[in-house]
Amino acid sequence: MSNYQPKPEHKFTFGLWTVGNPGGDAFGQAVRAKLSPVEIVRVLAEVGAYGVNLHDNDLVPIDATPGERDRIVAEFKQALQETGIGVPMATTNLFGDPVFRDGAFTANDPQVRAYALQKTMRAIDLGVELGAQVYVFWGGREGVESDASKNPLDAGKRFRDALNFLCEYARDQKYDLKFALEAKPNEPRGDIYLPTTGAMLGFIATLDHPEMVGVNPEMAHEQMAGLNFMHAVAQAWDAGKLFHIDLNDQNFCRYDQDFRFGSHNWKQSFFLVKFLEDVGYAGSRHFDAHAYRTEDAEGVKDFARGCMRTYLILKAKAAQFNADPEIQALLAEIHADDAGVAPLLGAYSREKAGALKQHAFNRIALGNRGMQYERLDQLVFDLLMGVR
Ligand code: GLT
Ligand code: MN
Ligand code: MN
Repeated sequence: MSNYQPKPEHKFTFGLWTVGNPGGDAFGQAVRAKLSPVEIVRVLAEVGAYGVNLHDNDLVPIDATPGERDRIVAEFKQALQETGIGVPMATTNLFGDPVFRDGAFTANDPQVRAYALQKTMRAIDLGVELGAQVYVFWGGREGVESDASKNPLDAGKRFRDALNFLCEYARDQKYDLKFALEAKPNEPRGDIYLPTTGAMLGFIATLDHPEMVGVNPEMAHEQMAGLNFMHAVAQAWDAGKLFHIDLNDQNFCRYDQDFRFGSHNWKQSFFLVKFLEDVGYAGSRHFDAHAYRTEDAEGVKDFARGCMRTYLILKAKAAQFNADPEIQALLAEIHADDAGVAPLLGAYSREKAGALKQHAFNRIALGNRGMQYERLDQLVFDLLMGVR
């Protein structure tokens, strides 16, 4: 057990909305007492987390007066100072209030779009005041139920205009802040625009300041769409855009379950952790999940401890994979270069193209080769199950 204790260098974070989730759902009321932000910070310190993330209204109610805001923020800062918990990421609630029933930045009503900008600028100020260096945009309501209501090209332009405006705002304020866009295919809207991390990456290239903007891929959101999360993360990493990550779990193609990290897809979770550790991802490991509705306050702590413990166990398993002589020998064989063909691969040259066109391949022999992936995959299973 002591091997898997969370430490600050692991950068484990939770949102106020995650450990503070009182367990209500679309069919039933809350089952746990609502914790204040200060109480949540104390819980996170108790379980060994490094940081807390928040939406503006997780901390400051939407209708708070400026005086109330300042008092709440001061009390929260005091709790942060006492516990050593930091705020690495902040975001805006652009989905809870009825004003956002048709979206925020993409809403058809220009007043709503302007209000969303105002709310986000104020929330950015709050996040920066608390020390956040990453600012997440999850466009939960940026979508439609009926395509009769909105043209996706208009929606895309409005979303782009809003992000361009907010990038300029952050630059104008001299904030040391990066934006991270979080995709989700549906829920709460029937369809949400830019539904996958891959779609977000394509969109970022169309912005005025693409260097300021990356992604915050969420495991469960890609799984809702039936996708391989680690592949999405790898693409984001390759593009230099992995600014943040939301870790959780769920069954494929279901509603947004937001289960404890590692609770369902052990193998996928393993390869994800292995990827993050192998490439040296240095950002927060944010658990955007919540405890089962069956849990009480102690169960919420079990949930939070479980997310971190599972990550650390999988990290140890990844190190074991990388050091396992049989696995590594097999991989060396599988990945071996072929001196005969090496000069024909790589960057284009006219000579190379000519030589390649002439080269005689033994297609039948190549097609008959076994790959040994069955053996390799079983070794992974044995390793994960602890029988290796
Ligand atoms: C909401 C959503 C999450 C987002 C959060 C940030 S809020 O809980 O389900 O995936 O990351 O806005
Ligand atoms: Mn989710
Ligand atoms: Mn998320």
